[in-house]
Amino acid sequence: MVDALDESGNRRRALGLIGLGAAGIATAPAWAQALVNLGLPGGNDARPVAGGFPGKGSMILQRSRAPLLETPMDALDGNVFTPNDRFFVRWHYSDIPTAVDVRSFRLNVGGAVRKRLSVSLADLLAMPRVEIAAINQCSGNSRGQFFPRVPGGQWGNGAIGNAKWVGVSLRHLLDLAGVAPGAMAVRVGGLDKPPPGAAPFEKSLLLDHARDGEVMVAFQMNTAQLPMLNGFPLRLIVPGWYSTYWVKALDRIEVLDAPDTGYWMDKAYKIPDTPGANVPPGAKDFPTVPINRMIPRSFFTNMADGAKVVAHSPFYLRGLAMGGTSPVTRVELSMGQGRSWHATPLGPDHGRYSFRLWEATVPAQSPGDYTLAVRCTNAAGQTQVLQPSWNPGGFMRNAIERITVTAA
Ligand SMILES: Nc1nc2c(c(=O)[nH]1)N[C@H]1C(S)=C(S)[C@@H](COP(=O)(O)O)O[C@H]1N2
Ligand SMILES: [Mo]
Repeated sequence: MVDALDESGNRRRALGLIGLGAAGIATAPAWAQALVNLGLPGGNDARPVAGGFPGKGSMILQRSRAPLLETPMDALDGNVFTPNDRFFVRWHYSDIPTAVDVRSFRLNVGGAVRKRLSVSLADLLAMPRVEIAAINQCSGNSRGQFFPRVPGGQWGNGAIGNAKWVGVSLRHLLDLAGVAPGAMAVRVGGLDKPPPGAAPFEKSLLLDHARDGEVMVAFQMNTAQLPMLNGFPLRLIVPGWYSTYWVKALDRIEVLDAPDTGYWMDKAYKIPDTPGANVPPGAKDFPTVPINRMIPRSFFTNMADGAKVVAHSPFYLRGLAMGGTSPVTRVELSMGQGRSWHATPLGPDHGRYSFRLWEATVPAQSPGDYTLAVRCTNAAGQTQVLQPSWNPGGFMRNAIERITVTAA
C-alpha cells in the first residue's frame, strides 16, 4: 500500500528520457533489441522492441517523442493485472512531466464550487480510499488493424492494460469543494504542456458521471505508485470508459456550469453516432458523439497467428477478455470459421471492469491449418462482431480475433 510518494527514483531515470532527443522510428535506435511484426493489413508493421524508458521494461516502440509504447503480448499472457513496467504509454504532447516535487505538488479543485481546494499529496493520502480493478484501453487500440488504414498511432492489440487502482473518489473531492447549483460537468487537466497555440489536453465528464463514486483520483497502481510515464503522481480513473478520459499527471479539476467546448472534447475523440461506431469506409459527413464506454473484446495471448502445434496432440490456448461496462458472461472459441462456438472456462472474477482470463484445451488434430476465433459476450448482451467496424478515427475496434495455427 502506498503511504508516501517519492519521485526521486523516477527523476534519475527520467533524465535518460530527455537524452533521447528527437530519436525517431525511421531508424531503429541503438537500444532497440529486436523487431516485432504486428501483422497489420497492408504492411509497414515491423516495430522495434525497446527498453530504456524510465520505469519500463521492453516495449514495442511506436514513437519515442511524445512516447507511444505498446505492451507486447507476452506481458499480457497469463497476467490478469498488467505489470506496471510493461503497461502501455501514450502521450499527445512531447512536453511531459519528467519529475514532480512531491512536497510542493498541489491538486487544485475550482470552477463552480463553494470552496476552492488546493490538495497536497499528504492530504490526499489521508483521505478515505477506494479500490477498483479496471482496464485502461486507448480509444485507438488496434487501429493498425483497420482496413482501409486510417491515420493515427498504428497500434497492434497492446494499447491496453489492467490494474488495481487505489485512490480517492472524485465524488469525495467534489463534496469537499461543494459543487455549485447549476453545475454541469467536471473538467480535468494535467502537467503536460501543449505547444504554442494548441489546446491543453483536458477532458470532461458530465457531473453525475463524475460523482458516481467509481471515478477516482488514483495514486496507486498494482500496489506501487504510478510510473512517471503513466501519470505520476495522480491520474483520473474512469472505469469502463476509454482511456482518453483517464487524464495523467492530474493537477486540476474544474467544475463547469456550461458544456465543455474545448478542442479535446468538442473536436477530437468523436465517433459516429451509429451502432459500434461503424460507417462505410471513406464516410465523412455523419453525426458524431464523444467516445465513451468500452465494448467487449477478447484476445489470444499465448499463441499468435502462424503458431505451430503438434499434430495428434491436444494443445492449450489462453487469453484475456473484457466486458466493457458490464461483466463478462461468456467467452467462446470457434474452430469452424464461426459456425459453432464452445464456451471456455473463465478465471477468477475481479469485477466488471477488469480483464478475465479464459483458457481452453483444443483436442488433438490431424496435420493441417486451423483457424481459431474467440468471442466475448457481456451481461448486457453486447458481443463482438465478425465483420470489423470502420470509422475514420480508427476507434473502438472489437472485431473477433482470429489466428491460424498449423498442426504438424
Ligand atoms: N495528461 C494526459 N493524460 C492523458 C493523455 C495525455 O496525452 N495527457 N492521453 C490519454 C490517452 S489518449 C491515453 S490512451 C491514456 C494512456 O494511458 P497510459 O499512458 O497510462 O497507458 O492516457 C490518457 N491520459
Ligand atoms: Mo488514447
